[in-house]
Amino acid sequence: MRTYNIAVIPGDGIGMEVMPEGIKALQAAQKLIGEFEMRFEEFPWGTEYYLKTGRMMPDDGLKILEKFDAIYLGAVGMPKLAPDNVTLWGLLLPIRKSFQQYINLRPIRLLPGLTGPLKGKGPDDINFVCVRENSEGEYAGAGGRVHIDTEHEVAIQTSVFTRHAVERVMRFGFELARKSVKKKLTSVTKSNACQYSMVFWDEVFAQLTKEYPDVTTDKWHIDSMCARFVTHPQTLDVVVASNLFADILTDLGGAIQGSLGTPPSANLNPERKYPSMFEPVHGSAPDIYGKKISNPIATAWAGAMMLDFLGEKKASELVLDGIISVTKASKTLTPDLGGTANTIEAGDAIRDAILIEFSKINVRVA
Ligand code: GGG
Repeated sequence: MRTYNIAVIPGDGIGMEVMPEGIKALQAAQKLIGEFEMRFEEFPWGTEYYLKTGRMMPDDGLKILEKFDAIYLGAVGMPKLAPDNVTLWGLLLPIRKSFQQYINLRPIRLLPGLTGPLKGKGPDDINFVCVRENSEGEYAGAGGRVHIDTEHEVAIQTSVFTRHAVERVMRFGFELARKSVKKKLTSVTKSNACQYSMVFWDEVFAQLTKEYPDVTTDKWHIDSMCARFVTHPQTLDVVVASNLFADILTDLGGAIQGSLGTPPSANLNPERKYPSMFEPVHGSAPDIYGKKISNPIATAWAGAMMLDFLGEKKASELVLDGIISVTKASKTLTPDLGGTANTIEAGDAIRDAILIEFSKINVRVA
């Protein structure tokens, strides 16, 4: 029996509501496949923990997490209780940086059965993946403030782009594109305005393009890219972008796929030296937290990405098939997708659909 130790951090807000539903889906797949066991250990880290201890996680939090095979995260941030920059830099970003999770993979896919806001664009048009640089760029954490609270106050946030990090994220994108049907990689830039960082980004992209003659490439400024997400999503296959650009683009991605309640996110350490982390793209959504209407699809789908990365392909496909069968049936959707189901009902529906999908596979095999 293959065993995986999974650290679970539900975190804040709706993270605490959707996480049990994600685990429910994974446990259903585990039970049905029967060849592996996931051992979940939950950590109550987040804003409540911060209010009690002054830290988002204990001093040795990273040491504790290092021993796990993967981290399953809900959401971070409760701006009414603690500043968002404190909570993000206290939990999410230190994990990504310390564990060298330098790839943030974010599929953007309108699931069958869902109607997105783009007229005339269906599931065949909105189906691509965003590769986000996850270690530096605009989120490098370099900068400072001086002359605070005076009329001479200065705030500097420095973007950091190193050849090593830019090259590795672009190579990851090229390799992914090489394996895809369209074999296309799109780079997101802003080299007209950012004459150092983004000109450098473009140069590295042009250099690598020569090594991948089988991959078609193009590049767009971030502003044009935002428009193209809406007007030409069908032309996209693999999109590579810096930390901030891709963070913004993938929320737009969530919108065109029907709801930010659906897209998942995988923070990968491709070398597997450290655990990778899987989370929904969405945050803690304090506006709906407590109403029990949060959508568990993104978290269940992030769980499917975790299974895939752990090598449990069959189980991963089963979870995604379960999710798709729920979206196709359109009966047990949460209000963000136009339904009336609550979080637990939607989670139960995914679990039950996994069961039905599994029996279909077994009928096909028999
Ligand atoms: N699901 C994790 C979460 O809380 N995401 C919200 C957020 O602001 N994330 C910032 C980021 O992905 O860099």
